[in-house]
Amino acid sequence: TTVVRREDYAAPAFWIDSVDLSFDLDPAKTRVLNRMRLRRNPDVPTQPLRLDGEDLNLARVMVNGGGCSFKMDGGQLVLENLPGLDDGGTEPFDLEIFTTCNPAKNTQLMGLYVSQGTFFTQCEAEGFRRITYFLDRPDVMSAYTVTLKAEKTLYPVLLSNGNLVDSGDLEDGRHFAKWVDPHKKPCYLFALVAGKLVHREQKVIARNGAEHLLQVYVRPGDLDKTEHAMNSLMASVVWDEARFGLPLDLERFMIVATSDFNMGAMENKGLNIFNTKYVLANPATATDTDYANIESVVGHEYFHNWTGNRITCRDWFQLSLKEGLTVFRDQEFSMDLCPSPSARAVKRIEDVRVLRTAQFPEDAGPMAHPVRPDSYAEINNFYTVTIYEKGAEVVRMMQTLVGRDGFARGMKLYFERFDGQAVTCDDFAQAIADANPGSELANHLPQFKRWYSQAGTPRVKAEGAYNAAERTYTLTLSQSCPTTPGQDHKEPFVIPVNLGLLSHEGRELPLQLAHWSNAEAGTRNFVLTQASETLTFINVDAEPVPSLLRAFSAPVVLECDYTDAELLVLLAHDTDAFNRWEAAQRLALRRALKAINEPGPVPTEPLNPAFITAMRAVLRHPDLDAAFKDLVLTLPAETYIAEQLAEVDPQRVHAVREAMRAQMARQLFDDWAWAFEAFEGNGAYSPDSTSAGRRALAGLALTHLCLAAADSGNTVWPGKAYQRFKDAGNMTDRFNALSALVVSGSELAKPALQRFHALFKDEALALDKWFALQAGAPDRGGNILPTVRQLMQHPDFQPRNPNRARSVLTTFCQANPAAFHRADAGGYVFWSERVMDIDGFNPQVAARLARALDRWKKLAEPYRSAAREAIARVAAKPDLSNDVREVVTHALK
Ligand code: HT7
Ligand code: ZN
Repeated sequence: TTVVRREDYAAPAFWIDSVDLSFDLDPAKTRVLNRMRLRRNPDVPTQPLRLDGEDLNLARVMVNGGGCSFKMDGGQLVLENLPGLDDGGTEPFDLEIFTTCNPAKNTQLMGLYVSQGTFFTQCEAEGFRRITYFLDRPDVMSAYTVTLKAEKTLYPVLLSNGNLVDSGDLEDGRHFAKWVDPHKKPCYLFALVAGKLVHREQKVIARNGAEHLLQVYVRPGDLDKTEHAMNSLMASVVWDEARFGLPLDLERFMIVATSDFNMGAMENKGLNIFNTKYVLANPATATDTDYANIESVVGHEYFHNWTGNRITCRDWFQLSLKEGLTVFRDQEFSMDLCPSPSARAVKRIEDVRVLRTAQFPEDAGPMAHPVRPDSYAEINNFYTVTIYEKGAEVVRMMQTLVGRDGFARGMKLYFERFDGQAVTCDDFAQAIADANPGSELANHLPQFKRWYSQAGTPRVKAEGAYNAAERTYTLTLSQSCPTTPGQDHKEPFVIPVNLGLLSHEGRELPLQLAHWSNAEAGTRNFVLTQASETLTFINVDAEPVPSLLRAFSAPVVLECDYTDAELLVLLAHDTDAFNRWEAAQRLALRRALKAINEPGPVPTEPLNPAFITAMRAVLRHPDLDAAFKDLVLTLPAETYIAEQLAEVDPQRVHAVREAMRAQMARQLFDDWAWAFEAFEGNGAYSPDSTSAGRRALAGLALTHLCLAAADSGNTVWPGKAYQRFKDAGNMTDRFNALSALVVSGSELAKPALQRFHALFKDEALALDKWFALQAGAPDRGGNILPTVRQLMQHPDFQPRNPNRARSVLTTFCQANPAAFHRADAGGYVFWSERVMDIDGFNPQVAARLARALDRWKKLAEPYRSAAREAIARVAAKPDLSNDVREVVTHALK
């Protein structure tokens, strides 16, 4: 496999100014006529034109209307006799290429493929080369005209980017549609859709009075599940204009849903293509989480229209330029839609939870890479939580350093400078800094940019000392960063540390550093730039409890030797909701680590009475939001606990967490019962965050009640759960009740699962939940692996459908550690079989599954050796894809 390096970037030898594509759509043999206008790029040395292509049948090549010589070289089409190549000229010329491809056989879902009888495309990152020969790189931006021809009865809807300029009937029952995109774009943003679809539409008027048409296309029968996506799209249009002054730049903006999709969605210009999972929702089939995800993903793809499409990436190493920034924007969008500051904090906690449970392990594992990577073998492997979520944190830190208004100014300058161009992460950071001279970002820009170049999660150690005689409190903050593959030495980062001080009674104290002119209670921002710095606070009357890294102001691990009593103060009183939650997590984590590390059997009561009392206080608190309570009362995930250990025995981690959960179920029994009664709702469904929070807490309560019942042999609560499962007025309550039965191992789980299947046998997304719930259920005596094998034999299991495959396989291998990591190595053998099998038809999905064993080196024996053997077995397969080969090669290094 060849490795692509960032330092090898060279501008393209040719520009493609315009492309006129004509498609004769046929599932088995689609004809593609590609007429381009090119010119040599005078800024690079004269060289042949090398066009990318993959899985294409080439029929004809013509230059300026006549035949021409060409050769093939490693899949590329090479033209050496072109105008300008002999005399260095830059005159434009026409190049016409005629190819055919086979969309029905396209199981990779990259390029042009057929899903349930409808044609779709997916071109990012390098799928356009599977449609026609082209300069398949994001810095070549062209004007597109697209004509689609297909049989009218089978494909009545013909869509592409931009505006529909012509359409009509052809002979033999065929018809055509011609689309012109008014904006130049890189080819990864090209899209077409052709099939039997229905749509919902909505006109919106922009601030300048311009009218736009918004449309959501789905399969017939799904129209009643499009209202929320449309509402989310309208909210996105309004938000981007209000917050960043970025209007919709198209007359028509379309979203189309497909059930066969490798990722979440794709921001093709004016024609977003979505996984059905992030479009379809009604109260009967979708949960609150689905509703919230739809809002974020619809927003995310829409926001790409400016951050990604108007300004795109110079090369794929700059992927976070668009992804980190757009995740930041979708996070801010969802936060701005929150009804209260506490709902905003809940959203922040959820985002941080994703970062810490998924990105921190990536940053500590074999695939660790900087936010702007230096090399890759397969770009598809770099659509990672580091590029997306850590990238978003980097943008968030910029906003913290320049302020919200300063950040908006920076965005404005970014668009003034680079609109219509393909640029780099450096260009973005420079624009934000230049718009904010004198800011902490501008003052430390080269150092700040280490966040782009250095991988690994920094650790910040905080040590406080109180001097009663001098009434001073000194806080020393020291940073370090572990080594990562290829990076043995790290330079200090710029780390914004939002902080406050509380009294032991929980009062927010005034903060005054010797050089700060005034004292103010509340959060102050300190920027750590050195390896170690000491702050001395003056006029401190009593020993304080520091509240550090408020709202998680930097993506770091904060190490601070809090006493339990101090954490209880923070949990009860901190004005920063994030740190209240964090205090509970630290307390729980501390107890979990103690129980895991001590010798002997797992204690039946790993939690101490003070913790239980604190949890009761939160659960019963009159003023806290239900959603916040739900987060505080949810123990840290097994994968997060495992990350804190030097050596992991997944069975012990699981057993300890289960013991903690059982203890919370028993000792808070009356409180859970109270909470369930108080928060279970029966009214009309609304997906708003307040109602969703109440349902989440009621669901958590029900799970604990069923767990306690399972312990004591009581059948009342499982009975109630079954009743609720049957009678629920919405999917959230129904699924939570079903989950409570499954998680607690109730006898009623089986009939409930059967009933659920019967109810939703025709609802693909609900069936995905049904599969996932079983593959992710707590392992009892090793029963989950056989269950998973059985699920794969179920008539509804479709291995080639990514959603269905992930609902069983990713859930088992990545979200159910105790079931997956078996002492008999059965989980790993299963994993290797599945990775190799899926790699044969969809390398992207296989490579993601392959990452389930990233952290094998941390495992205790016998898991470690068995995992290594399984990875080596995959690596030994001769015909692996680049995708899987890169993952397993890194894992074995
Ligand atoms: N920009 C989109 C990336 C994407 C993708 C990448 C590789 C293969 C398939 C894909 N589908 C979508 C998604 C996004 O970040 O908005
Ligand atoms: Zn994106």
